[in-house]
Amino acid sequence: MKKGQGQGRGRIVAGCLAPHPPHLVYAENPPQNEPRSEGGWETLRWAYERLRNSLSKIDYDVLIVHSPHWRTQVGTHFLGVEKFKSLSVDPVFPHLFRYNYDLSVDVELSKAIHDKAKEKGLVTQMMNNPDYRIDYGTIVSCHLSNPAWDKPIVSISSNGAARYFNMEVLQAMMFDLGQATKEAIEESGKRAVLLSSNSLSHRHFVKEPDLPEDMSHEHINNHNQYLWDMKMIDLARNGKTKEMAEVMSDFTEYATAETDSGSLSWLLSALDFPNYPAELHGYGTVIGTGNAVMEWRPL
Ligand code: 2X7
Ligand code: FE2
Repeated sequence: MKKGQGQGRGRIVAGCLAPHPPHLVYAENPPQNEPRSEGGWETLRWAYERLRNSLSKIDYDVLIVHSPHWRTQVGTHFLGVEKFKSLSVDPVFPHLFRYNYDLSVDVELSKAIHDKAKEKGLVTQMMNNPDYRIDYGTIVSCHLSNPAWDKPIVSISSNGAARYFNMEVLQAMMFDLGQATKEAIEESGKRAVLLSSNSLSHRHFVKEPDLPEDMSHEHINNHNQYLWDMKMIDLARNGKTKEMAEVMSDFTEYATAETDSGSLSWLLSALDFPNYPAELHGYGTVIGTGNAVMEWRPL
């Protein structure tokens, strides 16, 4: 019997907004990443440090991540193989992120969430290909939350419904997926940390300085993006997550936000739309995009 199982009701012990700019891993110079840097993006790296410090005080069994960069056009896919080991290269920033990963998956829980989601009518699939290349969204959010990689993960794909249909259609699916995730965790007896792996506003600059970590070039892409990011952070910090879900469609469109992945909608639903405040560990920009590291601790 695995740890946690059969020891009573499982639960979500923390839900985090955990963005995945590969720049943050590059700036930390971990041994797994090939390129070397002189640092950079400290406010966000310090935010992750605070998140790690907070998570180190709780006992948990598994990290569950919903990733914008595992994009399945139709339906929701789940990792279904116990070990993955290979090199992950960011297609846009290959000079910053070439990361050698070696990770474990909680296949039992992954399958349990898959089955619950299927029962709710979602289109689902287990990813059973052992040579599947793990996306950098999953890797960056998991690395920055738990660089020791000493917990298994569950990675869940995002789908293209926001573009193919619209954000309302995607959100309806993500609300079901969030509830499926919560119910499967409860039945598993495990204690889970959830990671919504996305930036907020997501307008990149199209040119990079010669030295990518030259922070004299780093700022939000435009003031509109900034105002939207502040609005979403303010709602989260005031426990107004139902309102966040209500404005998600406008936010996604007007701030070109990475919430078009559904990751944040999934997280809010899994947490039953908290009316308690999120802890803001920090906010910062990466090549013009807005990123917040936040944590909800279910009461
Ligand atoms: O995927 C990303 C991102 N979401 C934000 C910033 C920079 C790069 O990659
Ligand atoms: Fe991204």
